[in-house]
Amino acid sequence: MLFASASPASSGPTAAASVEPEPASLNAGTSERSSTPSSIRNKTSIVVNQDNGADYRVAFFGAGGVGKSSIVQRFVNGTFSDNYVPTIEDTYQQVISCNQKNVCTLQITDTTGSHQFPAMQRLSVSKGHAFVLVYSVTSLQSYNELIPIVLMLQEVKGSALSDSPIMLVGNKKDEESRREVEYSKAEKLATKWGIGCIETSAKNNENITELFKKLLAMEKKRQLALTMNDTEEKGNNKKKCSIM
Ligand SMILES: Nc1nc2c(ncn2[C@@H]2O[C@H](COP(=O)(O)OP(=O)(O)OP(=O)(O)O)[C@@H](O)[C@H]2O)c(=O)[nH]1
Ligand SMILES: [Mg+2]
Repeated sequence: MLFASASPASSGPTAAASVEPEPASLNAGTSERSSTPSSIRNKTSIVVNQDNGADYRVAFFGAGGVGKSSIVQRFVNGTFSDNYVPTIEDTYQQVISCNQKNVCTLQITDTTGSHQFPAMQRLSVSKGHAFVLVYSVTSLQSYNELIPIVLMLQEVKGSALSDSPIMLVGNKKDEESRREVEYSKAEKLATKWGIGCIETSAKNNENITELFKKLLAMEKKRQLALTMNDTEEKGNNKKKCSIM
């Protein structure tokens, strides 16, 4: 049992404790809670975001064991493993299309689900252009653990968060019999926060490319796509991200 054993998410000090204790009062039994941020977009603070325009940095966040690394591995390498090796932090790079004629580097940071490295996580937020918030559809706890992460995003990123593409991702959709979080619930929260929402299976390679396509399409400052001819290939679910 992933979340009951090695998952760093279920033990030790929580990110909520280091950021803001308020979301700890989440009522897991109800679909909407007054203690959740009403909008992900409405806080202000000072953020320094170095941006040379050549990189597009996407950071993955979520509790331990939800499948962040598996999604990234599936996208980058087309592989999946049943083994669980907790991440500290890994970075991957892919070349993507930018503004139709140019290319830029999609830099994907796969962060830890452990709460032991808050400084690293805050740095990834500070440097990130876009964010992927992952929970497992088989774990309501992992869904609730996104609340302190969102508060941390708001705190670190401040008003810049309103320009940042963000996707809420329910992974392990292949485990239907163990489902604890309905899609409608996540969709409601995503709508409330003003972010995108999708369910994936890294195991079965479902919606992985779609997730990245949706995220890049949300970027307003640049026209980003996985490949130059991405728009032409829309609807072809079998298409993998190709390195240009
Ligand atoms: N059934 C199923 N299992 C998955 C899926 N994605 C990941 N897993 C499994 O879940 C476990 C944890 O996956 P990871 O990708 O390592 O999780 P993580 O979120 O990166 O965990 P941390 O690095 O500790 O934060 C592994 O045993 C994976 O094989 C999925 O889509 N379906
Ligand atoms: Mg990992």
